[in-house]
Amino acid sequence: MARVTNSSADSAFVRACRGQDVPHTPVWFMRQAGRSLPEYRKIREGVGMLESCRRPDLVTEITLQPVRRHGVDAAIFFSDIVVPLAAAGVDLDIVAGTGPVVAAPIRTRADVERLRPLEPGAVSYVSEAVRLLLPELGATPLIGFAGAPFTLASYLVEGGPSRTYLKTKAMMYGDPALWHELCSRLADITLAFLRVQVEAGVSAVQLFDSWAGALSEADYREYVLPHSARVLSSLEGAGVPRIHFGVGTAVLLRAMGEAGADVVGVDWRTPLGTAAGIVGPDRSLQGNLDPAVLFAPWEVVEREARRILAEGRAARGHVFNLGHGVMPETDPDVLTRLVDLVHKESASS
Ligand code: 1CP
Repeated sequence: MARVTNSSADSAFVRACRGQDVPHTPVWFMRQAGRSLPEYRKIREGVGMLESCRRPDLVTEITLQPVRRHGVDAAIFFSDIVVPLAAAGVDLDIVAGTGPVVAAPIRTRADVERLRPLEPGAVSYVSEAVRLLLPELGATPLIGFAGAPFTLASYLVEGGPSRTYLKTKAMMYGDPALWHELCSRLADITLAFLRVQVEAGVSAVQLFDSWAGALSEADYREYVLPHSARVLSSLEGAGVPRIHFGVGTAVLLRAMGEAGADVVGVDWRTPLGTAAGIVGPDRSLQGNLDPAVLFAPWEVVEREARRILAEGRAARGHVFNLGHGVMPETDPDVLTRLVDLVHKESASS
């Protein structure tokens, strides 16, 4: 194996994203900073979710907590996909136990036209938190992120979390011109938010299109891909790997790669060997342990982790992760043990 030096650009995580040799398979967890950690619940006591995202001291501490505790190979910036929408003037809140709730859902042309661009100065707390984090993180890379236009649109049009995306799809199919105008404005906001993070010094970015799996491939290509592709391609020259992730996206993996991803995130439903064949030799994969497996006896966690590491070898590069976020009830000690297992198992093979 090639030797790597001690800087984030040459970290196992960034190298795996680029498909370069690594000393071990890097591992981090979506939602690693959050309610599975007692130290997170303590620091968040009495502080609203949006408020905590706007306080650089809290963002710094919460982002560092899982790095200290688990020894993961990357930190993810503590924020939320709706933070840039709120900063662009959308009246919304993140309600405990529910998620994002939008005061006046976007349904008409007048509503869409009220959606303003994101002024980078409106999220200066993000740049400030990244500046505080970089010296604390040292060689550990920091992942910046944003929501993709479809997933953001689903919250804005529905007014909150949804299982069916009925109103979102009604706009998409019923008034494609209005839909594209909405997604175009959201792509601008997302791109501005990612640029703020890249300029402040993050080592990679992840575009979360968590709910794109609600669409067929044909509809994804027509209504969503052009907007996500504009975001990802605009960052091509930024020098940071771009990860593109969604849930239930078995039929979308090829298109999500083509949107301009260096790494395609895969949920637990598609084996990584299959996913590698779909995305081809020019992209790495991230994933894909079912977050529910962490509630099974350790032997099962071990067996599943080994299977995923073996399947990940079919890909150009592999970043170990869960297939979606850490569940709040997860025992954090199991996550720490899993990091150790992934490191030892992948270094010795
Ligand atoms: O008060 C709280 O603690 C609320 C829980 C919470 C947390 C910890 C929310 C509300 N957001 C977050 C932080 C968050 N959100 C991170 C932190 C960094 C990390 O991963 O450790 C990230 C990356 C997000 C991104 C996010 N927010 C996504 C994409 C990732 C995913 O899970 O698919 C989505 C869909 C959201 C919306 C959202 N925010 C919060 C909730 C509960 C939800 C989902 C609601 C729904 O089911 O639609």
